[in-house]
Amino acid sequence: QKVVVFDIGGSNSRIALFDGDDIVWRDQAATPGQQGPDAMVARMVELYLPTLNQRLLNLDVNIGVAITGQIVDGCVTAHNAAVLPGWQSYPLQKVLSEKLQRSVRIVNDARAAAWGEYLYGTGRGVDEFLFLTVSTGVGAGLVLNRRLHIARNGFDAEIGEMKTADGATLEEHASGTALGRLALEHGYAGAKSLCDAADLGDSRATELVENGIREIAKKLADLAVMLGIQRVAVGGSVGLRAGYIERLRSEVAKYPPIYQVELVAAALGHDAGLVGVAALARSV
Ligand code: BMX
Repeated sequence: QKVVVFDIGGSNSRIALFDGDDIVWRDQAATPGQQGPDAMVARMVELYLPTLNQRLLNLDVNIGVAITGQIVDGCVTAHNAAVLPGWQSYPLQKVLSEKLQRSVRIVNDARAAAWGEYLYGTGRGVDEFLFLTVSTGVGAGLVLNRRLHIARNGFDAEIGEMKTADGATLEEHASGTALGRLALEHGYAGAKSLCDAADLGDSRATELVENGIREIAKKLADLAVMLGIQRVAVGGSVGLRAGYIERLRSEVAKYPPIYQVELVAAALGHDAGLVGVAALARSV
């Protein structure tokens, strides 16, 4: 069965055509997030519809969209409005299914990636599994009792919104966006230079990066004893950087054993979301 899927993150978007488990065509671009939902949909349709129609002729394929934000009944809200301004209960499922004349399944990007990793990657055989993405934002997806946990109100694994002791959120300490802000405040060119400096042993950069990682470790410790999570797969452009998991692992190791989760790099890398939403879209 063929499905066409999009994975729209805070910074990058991917599209793929799946034939069964195989990706037979793919493309990617920067997420055109700043112009609002109508402009993004117009761009999705204009960029990809001709290619898809050529390849799929009149095949009745389902469409899947994994997207950053809160999903309720096919509508998307960006609680982090800086990433996707203008997305307030935007009826993406309805708009796309009308434009594309096909069944459309919409799911949060981190939840999709969790499902992809659970089915085909590092979550295989793990009953309670968490996927964590550290990227533009900080997101997660939960598999509990071997099922993808999706709350009706869309707030099932929004780990980035969890509170830290100073009254801020995890995302405000640890996301790529936060690292970018901290970088500028402390005289580094941006998030990447800050992380590069930390990797080279710069002590101020290390402290800034590790502060966020410490906050993440604390949340993972709480979730371990709250939900019985056995393994956590880490993805996202920051989370997949060389050395990131090792830093997180050494923070997790500071907790007593009952709080410790096994940490692994997402085996599907940046494709976890595409793979997960493809599996969900097949069964719309
Ligand atoms: C934010 C939030 C989550 C998302 C996470 C990671 C928005 C727009 N997004 O916490 O829903 O899963 O970021 O997504 O509020 P990223 O790809 O944007 O980093």
